[in-house]
Amino acid sequence: MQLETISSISTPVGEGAIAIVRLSGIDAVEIADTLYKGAGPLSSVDSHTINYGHIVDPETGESVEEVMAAVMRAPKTYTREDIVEINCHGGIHTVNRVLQLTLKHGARMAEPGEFTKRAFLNGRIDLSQAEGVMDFIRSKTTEASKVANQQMQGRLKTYVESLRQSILNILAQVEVNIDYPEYDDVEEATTSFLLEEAEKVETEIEKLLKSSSQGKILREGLSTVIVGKPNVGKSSLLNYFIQDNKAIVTDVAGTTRDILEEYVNVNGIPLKLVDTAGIRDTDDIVEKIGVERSRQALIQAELILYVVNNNEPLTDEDIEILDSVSDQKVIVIVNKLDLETKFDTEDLGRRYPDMPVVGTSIINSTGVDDLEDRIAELFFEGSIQSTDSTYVSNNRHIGLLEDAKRAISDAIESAEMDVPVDIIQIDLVKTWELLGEVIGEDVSEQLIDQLFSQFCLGK
Ligand SMILES: Nc1nc2c(ncn2[C@@H]2O[C@H](COP(=O)(O)OP(=O)(O)OP(=O)(O)O)[C@@H](O)[C@H]2O)c(=O)[nH]1
Ligand SMILES: [Mg+2]
Repeated sequence: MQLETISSISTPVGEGAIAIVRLSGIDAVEIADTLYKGAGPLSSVDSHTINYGHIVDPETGESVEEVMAAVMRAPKTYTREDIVEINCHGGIHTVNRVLQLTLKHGARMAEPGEFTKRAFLNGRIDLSQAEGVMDFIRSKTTEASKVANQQMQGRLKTYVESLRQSILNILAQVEVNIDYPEYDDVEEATTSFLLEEAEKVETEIEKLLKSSSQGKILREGLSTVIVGKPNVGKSSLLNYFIQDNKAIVTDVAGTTRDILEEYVNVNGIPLKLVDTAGIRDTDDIVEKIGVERSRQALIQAELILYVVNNNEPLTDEDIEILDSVSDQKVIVIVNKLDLETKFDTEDLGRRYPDMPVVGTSIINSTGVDDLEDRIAELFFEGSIQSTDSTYVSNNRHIGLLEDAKRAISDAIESAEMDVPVDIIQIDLVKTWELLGEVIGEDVSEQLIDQLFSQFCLGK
């Protein structure tokens, strides 16, 4: 189905060699033709061709821009509607003018994500694929983009569909039971079949959910905070990771006053790395606020890199902070190994037997590889298998899968207690529906609107 024509700039705002104005909808070609002057009208060119010409303001006759116009007719297009992509060569100002002209001559400004929403509404992609598109645009490492790409290709969809098929098989058996209640052995056979199959589905959902924490890290980055007392080398560590002198490093304790955030790639894991002000009691008003922010960042962190100085003993202040985070994931970094050792690593090990400890000398670039391996071990048991697992990374999917797991567990529990099958059926249907929502079946219009509005404009 072709809807009213929408238009937007589909390339990022800013300077670039080209920028594209994209039109999609029933009048896409016609609207483009009112503005386009080339060898002939776009309405007469073959589909999926790119055509040289000019965009001319029909009211003034002024030539606005030299363009290449790509014409793609439905249904083999991104939205399954007619699409015209006008490749402009000028700066943002001219591109904006071309966009304005399309709006003036019949197109409507596209909402964020509306092109992808149409692809979904016209059945080209399912919801998990559409969400994959969004993740793909935002992904921060190669691994993250691989996961998103798989989702875009429909990997999660295939997986979820096979689970739904299993549930349908169970439901079919339950129907037989309901239709022929007079045979006792049917009831028994149904219950044992139901239990066996439902447990398989439950295991699979659990597996998906287990992947979710890793998927989420790949998608959003692992929020990692570097903390410790002043002057231990926290900012030096951040700079080392980003290979840049972004954070100020001096030998003055209390150099960092504010939070500094950077994305880095550690063995394929995206880290959202936060450098913080060294924690200590201070009367300096600015530093005090900084220290307060460090403490806040600690609470929210998924990973804490606690840095100490090898040249100083462990202090009560260190112990107080480490105690407060002992139920979080912490790696202790004993830095400045190049200096004389005054830090008692064994004492630390006795106090916190489960905390991994890594020695570094950031100034000499040693030990950081070891630290990177530890991070990978802690969250991915060493390596990321983005190519052969189905990762669930999206909060909406995770929520639905958790509900689906509860529903199927209820069904199993009821079956074990010999509850009549027509009652168990309700939970099975619920599981089936919840899984359907992951791939966008039976989802309400409101949810769809909300989802696609998270896309960037022009996608
Ligand atoms: N000897 C030695 N010095 C280091 C090492 N790493 C960092 N430093 C030095 O230690 C000093 C403090 O480093 P920073 O990175 O600013 O320390 P910080 O923990 O961010 O300090 P605050 O921001 O004040 O909390 C600087 O002079 C660094 O050059 C190391 O491995 N060995
Ligand atoms: Mg610092």
